Amino acid sequence: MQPELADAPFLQACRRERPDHTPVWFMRQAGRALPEYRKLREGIAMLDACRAPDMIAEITLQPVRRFGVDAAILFSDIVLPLVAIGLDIDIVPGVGPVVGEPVRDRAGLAGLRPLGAGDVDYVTEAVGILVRELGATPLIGFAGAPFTLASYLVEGGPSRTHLHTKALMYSDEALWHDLLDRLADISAAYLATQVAAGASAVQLFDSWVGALDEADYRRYVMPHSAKVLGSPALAGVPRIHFGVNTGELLSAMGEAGADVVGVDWRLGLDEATRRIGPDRAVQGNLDPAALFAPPAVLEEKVRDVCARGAKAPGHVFNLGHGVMPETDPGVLARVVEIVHDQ
Ligand code: 1CP
Repeated sequence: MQPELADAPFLQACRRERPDHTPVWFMRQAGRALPEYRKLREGIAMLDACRAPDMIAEITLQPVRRFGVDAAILFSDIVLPLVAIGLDIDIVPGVGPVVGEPVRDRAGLAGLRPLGAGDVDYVTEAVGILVRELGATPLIGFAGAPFTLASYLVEGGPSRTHLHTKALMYSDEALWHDLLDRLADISAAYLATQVAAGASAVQLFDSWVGALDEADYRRYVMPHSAKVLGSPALAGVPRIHFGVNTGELLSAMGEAGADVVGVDWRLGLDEATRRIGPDRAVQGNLDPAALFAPPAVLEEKVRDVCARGAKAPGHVFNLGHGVMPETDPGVLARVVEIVHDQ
C-alpha cells in the first residue's frame, strides 16, 4: 500500500490513531440521491449494474468526486454473492432483494455452495480499476453478515418482523447453524476477494440483527459473524461491523472481532463507546432524517455527533443508516464541510 493511502485519515481513525481531521463517508453515498447515478442507471437493472466493472467503478467514484468524502464504498449489494452462486434472487425497484424460493428446510441449503473468486470476476476487475483511480482515498469492501443474509433467504424478501427467520432459528437450531455457517463462508470469501483485489477496509453489514436480544445474538449469530470477521484473509485491514437498532448489542458486536463498531442514531457515541470499550473505534451516527432539518438544526446535530465521537478512541463520521433517496446532495456536501471543519 502506498504511504499516502496507509496514512489516510479514514484508516488512521479505524486504527485509533488521531488523524488531522475527522474522516467522513456515508452509507449509501452512491445511489438514488445523486442525479448522475440516476442518469447512469436509466434502463439498467440493479444486478446488471453490479456485474459491469466500468459501471461499478463509475458509480463508486461519483460521491467521491462530488463530496470529497474520505472513503469510497464499492457499489454492489449484500445479495450479490448469493446471486453469483446461482440463487434465484432479484433486486426489485422500490422493494429490495426478492428470493424466488425461500430457504426454510434442509433441501434449501443444497443451493448454498461456496463462493469462488472466479464467481465474481467483475468485482475483482472493478476493484482493480478503483484502486488505480482512487489513489490515496481508501476503498471499503463490504458483505452482508450471516443473520441479515439469512433473513432475506428465509423470509423471501424484506421483512419488518423477521418472523420466519426467528421461527426457524428457534425450531431447528442445527439447521439454523448450518445455514449461517454456509453464509459465513460465502461472506468471508466475498470480502477476501475484495481485499485481495486491493480494498483497504471492509464493512460487515448486519443491518437487521437489532431484531434480536443479546442472549439470542450471542447464541445464534455471534459465532458466525466472528467466523467472518476472524477470517485470516482480512487480518491486514480494518473491519467495521454495523447494524441498525443495535444499542443493546454493541458490546457483543465489538467482541465478534470488529476494529470499528458502527452505531445507529439512537444512542450517543459517548454512551456507545462506554458500552463498546476502549479497544475499538466507532462509526456514525447522524440520523439520516436530520439531513431534512433546517441548516442551523442540522449543523448543531453534526457538531454534537463530532463532540461525542471525540470521546471515542477513534471516530469515523457517518450517518446512523443509509442516505435516503430524497436527500438533497447539497446538504451532504455541507455535512462534509462541517465535519472537516471541526
Ligand atoms: O435501483 C437501485 O438504485 C436500488 C437501490 C439499491 C442500491 C443503490 C439497492 C437495493 N442496493 C443498493 C446498493 C448498495 N447496497 C450499497 C452501495 C454502496 C453504498 O453504500 O453507496 C450497499 C452498501 C448496499 C448494502 C445493502 N443492501 C444492505 C446493507 C446496508 C443497509 O442499508 O442496511 C442491505 C440491507 C441491502 C439490501 C437491499 N438492497 C437494495 C435495497 C433497497 C435493500 C434494502 C431492502 C430492505 O429494506 O430490506
